[in-house]
Formats: sequence, structure tokens, C-alpha cells
Amino acid sequence: MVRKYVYGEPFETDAVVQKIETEQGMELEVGRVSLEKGFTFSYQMADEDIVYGLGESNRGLNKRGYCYISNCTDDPNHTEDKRSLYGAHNFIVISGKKNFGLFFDYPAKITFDIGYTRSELLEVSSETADLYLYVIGGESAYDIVKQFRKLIGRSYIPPKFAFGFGQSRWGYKTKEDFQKVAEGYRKNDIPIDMIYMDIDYMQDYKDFTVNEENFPDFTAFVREMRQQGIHLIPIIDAGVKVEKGYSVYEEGVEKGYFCKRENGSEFVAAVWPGDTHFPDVLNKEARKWFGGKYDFLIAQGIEGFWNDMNEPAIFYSREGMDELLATLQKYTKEEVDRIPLEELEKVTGLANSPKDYRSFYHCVDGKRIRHDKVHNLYGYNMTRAAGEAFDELVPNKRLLLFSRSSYIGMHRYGGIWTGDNKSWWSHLLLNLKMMPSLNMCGFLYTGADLGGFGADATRDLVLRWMALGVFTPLMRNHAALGTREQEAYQFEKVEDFRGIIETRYRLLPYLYSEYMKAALRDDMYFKPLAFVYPEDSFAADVEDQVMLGNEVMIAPVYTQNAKGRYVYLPERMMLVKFSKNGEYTKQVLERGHHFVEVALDEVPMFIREGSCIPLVKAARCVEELDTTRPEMIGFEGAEYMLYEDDGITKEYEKEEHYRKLKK
Ligand code: MIG
Repeated sequence: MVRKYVYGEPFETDAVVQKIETEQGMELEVGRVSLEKGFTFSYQMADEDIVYGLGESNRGLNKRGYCYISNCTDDPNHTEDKRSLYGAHNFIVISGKKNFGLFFDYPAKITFDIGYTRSELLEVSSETADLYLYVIGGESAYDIVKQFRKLIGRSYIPPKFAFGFGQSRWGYKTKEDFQKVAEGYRKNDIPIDMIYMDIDYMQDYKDFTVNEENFPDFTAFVREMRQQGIHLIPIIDAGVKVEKGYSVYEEGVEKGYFCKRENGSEFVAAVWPGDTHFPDVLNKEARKWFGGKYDFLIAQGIEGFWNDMNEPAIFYSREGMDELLATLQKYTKEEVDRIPLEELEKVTGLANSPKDYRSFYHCVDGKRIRHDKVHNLYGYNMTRAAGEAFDELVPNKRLLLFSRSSYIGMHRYGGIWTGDNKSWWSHLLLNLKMMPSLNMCGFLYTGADLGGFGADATRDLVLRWMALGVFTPLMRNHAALGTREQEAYQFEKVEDFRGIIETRYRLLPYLYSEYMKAALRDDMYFKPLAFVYPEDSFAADVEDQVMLGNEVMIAPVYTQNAKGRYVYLPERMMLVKFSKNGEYTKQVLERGHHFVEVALDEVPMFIREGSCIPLVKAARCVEELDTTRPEMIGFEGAEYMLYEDDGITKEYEKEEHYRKLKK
């Protein structure tokens, strides 16, 4: 049961794929709308109400008690007070006295005050009132989420290799750097499928170029890596370097495909390459043009990409810098101690400034639209550019694609990673909490930078975090330039790391099968416990355990020096602890609270009563896994329906992909 309300003149975001008649109304069945000052939706929450949703956002699974702002932002400090991260996922579900879902299809800044100003009040507001509001009724939160997922269309499906493990680090530069990483894994017998190429592979940070000195024969190098079972996954940044003779730049200017200032000149943003222009990916033709550029790398054997800096991030604009310089020039050397703080703050205010976002324009269907009014759609459409191009370039082949910034709708074209977290224990927990919320909003292929991006990681943090990463569809260890090296082979007792990554590969047929079922049925891969055990009042509060697929619950350890953790079992389950050398222990635990010991080299997992799952032998990469006769673990007499396809083509819907397995 979905109702679609229209206010003002909304921008068509293409987030929703189903056609629904629009209605008008202010007094809705649930809550009321006011257009007195921009747009405000308000609802009086009952004590017992839980609010789910908002995808990639801060804090808990239950979003109550804080204020969140959808305003895609490049902010590498995800502290508890932050209200905006990289994505804008404007879907929430109220679950309690009444159950309903709300999707605010609005591409500019929008605020979700969920009991922050007044503890009982839910208030969603934006400066202008041009939007669609979808109200979804249903029996339960889970039911509402499933209806919403049908509304927004099927989630992106990556190739199977993307379920392998990937290593990344900002700073790998030359062919030799990448060979060293490959060697680090292969020599230590640690499985790996992907090595990510961060910005240093490019020539002067120019998109769709490869530094020829560092990669004399790139095609041959891509092939050489593939022979070792490794896919190279390059980054693509949003900004196109301004440089005479650089074809992407010259073509873009000639065709008018970059974002423009009010006076019609190209907007200049300084990012990694220095001055850049932003491709106008909201413009259909420009999108097609930019997407087509990925072919430069596809033609050289590349099968996956990650899109970065697409909030879009701006270090500073020409105008911003001019203003700052003018300000500083007002002061003589003798006056430097007297520069007022407001003036100095202009230095830190240079990056991602709202003023800059108000100073450039897109051209959509012949109409000019100011960027800030559609700000949250940029990363979405950059990724859509790539996704749509792939459909033409390699029609029946799945490529890996994920983005940093996103909006609902982008989930059909790619996944996301959760951006620049830190090597903090609190971010391990945040990673876990975000996953079900992201699934609610359609983003199934997701994961965080394992081990943490910023700050120095410790061995135990990396182990514990990877033990969670075993279960996230995107399993990638990534770190920032200048931080402590955190590849799996950098620490003592490499066998502990090998054991954890091998566990991923042993479970891979199951994880992949559950992912595919979730994607093909518009379902969730990660669910809050309350979605599966709606009658269980303990389950409603659990934020540090999640259900995975239909058979499993996970409960990672997320505190330093802990010998294990408390786990709540909503029903009888089998605890399986995987350790190195293909070993595992199992034990059936009754419903209730338990302290579960988990050593640093173990991966804990719980199988639900009456279920079983397949387990295979690890291999060095996904395509070498032998899935012909999996071992079944779980409860006697249980059955499991395994989904297995070639992992490459898009012929998802064949009977033959399903195979019944018995314990
Ligand atoms: O301004 O390309 O989130 O994963 O390593 C930083 C360098 C730019 C931000 C991404 C991060 C990546 C980094 N990028």
C-alpha cells in the first residue's frame, strides 16, 4: 500500500521505478505536512516507536534521539556529532504503535529531526517544498521495507569475484608496488581477488589515463595480475583536470558537458589534479559521454571501478580562493597577529563550501538548474553514467562498481563503500549498524574500509574488523596515505589473518547465494533482529548483532582486549567458531543471553534452529573455489537451497541456478 504525494514542482530524480498516481494532501493518515516555511512533515511518536532507515548515516540502527541531515559531504571525521555523511538516503520506517514508511524524494538538503528537538516529535524539513513524499503502509517494518524495495527497483548485482577479498591503500603507485602486494598475499597463501588502484596510478590525477612511466604496458600488467587471479580495480574521481591537450577536458569543454557558472563559463574546482571541471552527469548526453570514457580502461582488461570525490568534493573554488587571498592581503606583516578569527576561518571554510555549491549549474532537459537544488544527486549520476555505459559496452557482463556518494536510485547501478572511517573500535561497531539500514534503502553491495582508513591500525583491530568483513558483501582492507601499513601480511602471526580471510572463501558460496536471493527478491541481506523476531522484546533493542540471509546471525567482537562478548539468542542456535587451517568448533546454545568467548583468530557465527549452510575449502581466489560437494554445517535433517550461477553474465533467473542441499 503506497501513496504518493506531490508538493510544488519536484525534480525527477528517477529514484522510484514504479508508476503511481500522485495525490495532494496536508493531513495525511500518518502525520501532517506544513508548507508555511519551506516543507515540514511532522508526526507525534509513541513511546515504543522505533525509527529505522536513513541508510548510510551516523549513530544507531534505531535512529531516534538525534538529528540527521541529508547533504552529501566529504567529511573524513565520522564522530558521533556529525549529521551528514556521503550519502542521502531519505527513507525511514516508523515501527511501533503505527507502522509506516516515508520516502522523501527530494534532491537537496533535508533534515530529519527524530526526537532531537522534542523527544516525541519526528520532523522532516527542507527549505523548499518541491518534492514527492511516498507513504508506505504495511503490517510490519520488514513488510514496509520490502514494498519500498519493489518501488525503487532491483539492487545492483556485482560479478562473483567482487565477493572475494580486496586490498587497497592510498599510496600504491608503481607496477612494482602492486606486484609487492600481490606477492605479499600469494607468498603467504592468503586468498585475494582484487587490488585497488587509488589516485596515484593516473597521470597527474587525470581520469582515464594511466601513468606510462609506472606502467609501461598496462594491458599486459592487467593480464599478468589476472593470471594470478587478481583483478585491478582503479578509482575514478569526479573532477576532470583542466589541461590543454587532455582529450577528456577538451572534448568536455567543446561539447559544453561541464557544469557552468551563472555567466556560462565552466566552473573551476580545485581537487587532486589542481583545477578541474565537473562533468554535468545530470545532463543525459554528458552522462553518456562521461560513462563512455570508462572504456579506456575496460578495453585494457579492467573489470571494476570505484567512484570517488563525487559529493562532489571541492578543496576550494577559484572564487573562494580569490576571496581568501584578497582578505589576507588586507593585512600587512605587522598586523598578522590582529587578523580577526572570522577572517581566518575562511581558510578552513574553503572546502565543500555551500556558497560554491550555489554558484554552478546543471543543464537538465534544456533547463538550467542550480547545483545546490540537486546536490545529493551528483554521485548517483556519476555512477549511473558508468553503469549505463557498461550496459552498452559489455551488455551481458557484470562489472564491479561502487561509489562514495549516493542517493536512493543509485543502488540499481552500483554499491557503495562507507568512506573515510578511522582505525577506531567505535567505527567497527558503526560499520555493523549501518549495514541493515543501507539494505533498507536498496544498497546491498556495501562495506567499510576494514581496519579503518584514517589513523593507525593495530593488529587486534584489523583482525576483529576483518572478522566482521568476512560477512559484508564488499570485503576490502583500505588505508590512508601516511598511516601504519595494515595489509594482512604486515603483522605478526600471519596465519591468523590467513585463517580469517580463508573463512570468507569457505563461506563464499553461502554468502553469494544469500546476496543473490536478496537482490533478486528485493529483500535484505542484513536485517535487524527485530525484523525476524518481531514478537521478541529483547530483539527490538539489539544493535550489535544482525541477521544475515535466512539462516545466520552474526555478532562480532568490537571492543579491544575483550575475550569475547555477550550475545542474545532470540532462539536456539548453533554457534560456529571458525579458526585457521580449515578448522571450526560448533556448539548448540539455547535461547537467551550468553557470554561467548572468541579468540582473536576466530570468526563467530550463529546458525538458526533447523537450518544448515554449505561450507567449502578455501582457494586462492573465487573462481578456483570447488563448490561441487560442499560440506553442510548446521542442524541435522535441515535443507538449504543454494543459488549458484556463473557470476559473470546477467542470466540470473534460471531454474538451474538453484540446487537443494541436505544435512
Ligand atoms: O581526498 O584517493 O574516500 O578512499 O583513498 C581523499 C584518495 C581522496 C578519499 C577516499 C579514499 C581515497 C582517497 N580519497
